[in-house]
Amino acid sequence: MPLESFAIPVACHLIGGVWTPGAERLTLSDPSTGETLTEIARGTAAEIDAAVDAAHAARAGDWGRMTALERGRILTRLGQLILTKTEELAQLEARDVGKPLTQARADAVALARYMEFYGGAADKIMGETIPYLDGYTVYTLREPHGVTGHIIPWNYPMQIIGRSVGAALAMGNACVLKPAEEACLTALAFAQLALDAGLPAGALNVVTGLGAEAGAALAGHPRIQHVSFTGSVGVGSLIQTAAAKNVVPVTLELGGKSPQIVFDDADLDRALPFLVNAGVQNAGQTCSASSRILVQRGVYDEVRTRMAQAYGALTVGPALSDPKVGPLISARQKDIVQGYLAKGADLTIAAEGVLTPEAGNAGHYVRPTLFAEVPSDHALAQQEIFGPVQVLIPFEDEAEALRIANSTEYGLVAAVWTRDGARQMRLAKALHAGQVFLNNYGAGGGVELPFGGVGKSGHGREKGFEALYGFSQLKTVAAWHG
Ligand code: TXE
Repeated sequence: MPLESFAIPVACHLIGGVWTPGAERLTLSDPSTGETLTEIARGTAAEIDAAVDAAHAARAGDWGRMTALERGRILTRLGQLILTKTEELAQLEARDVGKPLTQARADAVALARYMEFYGGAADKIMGETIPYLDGYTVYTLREPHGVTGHIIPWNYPMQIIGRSVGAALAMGNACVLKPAEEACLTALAFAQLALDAGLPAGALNVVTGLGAEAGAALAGHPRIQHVSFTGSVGVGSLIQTAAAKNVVPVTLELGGKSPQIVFDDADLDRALPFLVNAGVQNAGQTCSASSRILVQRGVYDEVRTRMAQAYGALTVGPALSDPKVGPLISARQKDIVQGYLAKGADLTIAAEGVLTPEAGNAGHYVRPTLFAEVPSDHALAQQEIFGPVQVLIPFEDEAEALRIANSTEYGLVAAVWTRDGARQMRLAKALHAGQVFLNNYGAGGGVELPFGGVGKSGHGREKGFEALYGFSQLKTVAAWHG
């Protein structure tokens, strides 16, 4: 039983600090084998209601009364506890998400790092004083929204919980978390560890279940005061609409079509691992995946050849065998990706990864695929595929590179590979993206770096200190004292 090592009963929600059996159940399956992993609770609107009540009670009770220092200490302790459990968490994530063990381990460490970062930041959020009329003192206070809803996807449960729930708790909000129905075990484990670390009952509630049921009930709940969502554009739009009915602010992180732009003068030895890994990490099921590689003509052939060689070493297999690339999350996701591969039938395949013998027929495996000479308006160069698929797009000069890079409706991340400092600065300003990397791509995990998109990639920022501002509101106090 996967959750045994965390002593969590099967098919329960965490509501008000108590593991509460769900009224109904769903089955969770292992993407590497297709076999049933366990059952989870299928949350209802009534259970979401109970979780929201519990969160409000926590805000009115112990949790709401805690100082920032005390909140920070709990999160720091939670980070330390997570570090003692990284192997158990990684095993759970590997089986639930189909994530290769090495990548799952990195996610567990990142979850701890988020707790450490937000634990340390909790008592360092300050307001300001504002010069005003004669006889007045004016200052600002940063206050939590109150009860926040967190609807997260299946691709990076631990990392997304870290950046979203971690920041919300640091500010003093009480949270209701609805993880994805495809993968939610580490969310449950995290919640138990949070209790173990001393988080008061009700400060974090977890209701598992379907998006259209538990998710919709949470997004449209009249007593939720902020909604943070990571997922598809379509559902993001539904969530914003539902929250708007209650005039509730939302943070939306909706994915992308992030380019890396490689100029003739780039340091290719440094660039190569970033070009490939950013496309195939987590089987390409990454919001910030770099699915477009724009290459200047002078180095195009060399980049194509060297990326193709790297693809030849991309082993695809079950998560627990720790391949470079695991299965996709579900049969549905595999259908979506295969649909895109079929749309690429008119294109040239530059390279593919290698299925290992352990990859049986029942897992949701797709061979990583690199397409060459792809027109920038092709569906594969415009739409988010969410699989291990990258396109190589040649360009002649900086103006053309910029036009192509900015030609999709997304704008999450972009990278520029060049030794020309002035060009780096020009492009950093001109690229439509929430994050621009110069001669790297998402190196170091980025807990500290504000993250979020423009355009259809969403709005609002998570990670870093910005997230703390997003999970709080500013009150202005103007005092007349004569
Ligand atoms: O996402 P959904 P899916 C993109 C990616 C992928 C596509 C579909 O392109 O191929 O979305 O993935 C909850 N009200 N991304 O279907 O449906 C759901 O239960 C409230 C990019 O898995 O958006 C889950 O918890 N909630 C992305 C979460 O929303 C609802 C990561 C995400 O599911 C709901 C995942 C509703 N009506 C997919 N419907 C990224 N930005 O990284 C669903 N949910």
